[in-house]
Amino acid sequence: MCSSQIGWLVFGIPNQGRLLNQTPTHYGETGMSTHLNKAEIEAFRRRGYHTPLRVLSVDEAVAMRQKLETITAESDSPGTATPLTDLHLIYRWAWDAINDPRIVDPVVDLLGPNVLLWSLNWFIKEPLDGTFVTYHQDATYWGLEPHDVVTAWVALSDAGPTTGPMKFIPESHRGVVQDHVDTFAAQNLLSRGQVIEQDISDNDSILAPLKVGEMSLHHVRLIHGSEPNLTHDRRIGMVLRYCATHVKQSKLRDTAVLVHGLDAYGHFDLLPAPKIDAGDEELLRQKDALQRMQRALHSKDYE
Ligand SMILES: O=C(O)CCC(=O)C(=O)O
Repeated sequence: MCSSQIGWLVFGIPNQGRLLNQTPTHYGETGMSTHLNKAEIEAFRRRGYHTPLRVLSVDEAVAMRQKLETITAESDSPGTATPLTDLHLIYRWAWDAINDPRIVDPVVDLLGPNVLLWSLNWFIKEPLDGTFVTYHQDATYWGLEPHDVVTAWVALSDAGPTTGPMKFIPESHRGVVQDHVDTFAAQNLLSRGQVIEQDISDNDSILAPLKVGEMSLHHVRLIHGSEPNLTHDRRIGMVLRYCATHVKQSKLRDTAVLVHGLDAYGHFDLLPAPKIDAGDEELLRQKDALQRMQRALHSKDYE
């Protein structure tokens, strides 16, 4: 890849088309392209987020929720718990979700044509369970450099104002990564219960409620958090972390999936689609990917 290409692999380049998938683009039930226009790309660069964007029909999102809930229901039986992180490595439906052009295309608009999926997580708040997310920046512990990394947060349930939707501090991604302290608080959904040390005022935040099947996008340095779910339904976020292929994992040799374009860098071990749902090989691949991720996220505990 020539240096001028590397130069524009930053937020806000024009869409270069889908190179990886040679089959016609399938936009599912919504039938709609979700590419961002120039003004939306500019606004993302300025504010650090874009929301809301419809990416799935309500029916598609509800069907996906049912698939997830089948797995979470099984996981309640002792000894059979399937880790929910990186489900795309073991289930075809989740693989299709991380590759869905309606989700990937706007990410390509922001990151450039060559895009990896680093991880798939779930942020689930049970009804009235009091869980929350303190103000933090994703860039703190991930080890991904440079910060050409975007999160796509897809609502598989209503994520309206009383469900504890995400709140963003606009433009905060333009600053540096701030000092965080680890609280490991029980009801904090973050892996370390991390929180920005300096006081962040809710008055400076905007709420990002989503309807079922809508998505928000946020920059890896954007300060964000969320309040408890005050409703009687689960609040389910399918959370996809995408980065440009030139991004490196500074902590260890990590894994990723190429979802668009080409990987001319080879910074990650690229993983294939599952052939068999929850097959032995697939489960081993997921286990290995999760071990590496845990080691990266908690690397300071190993030092
Ligand atoms: O779902 C939430 O409330 C927080 C999600 C979050 O912190 C993230 O996606 O980075």
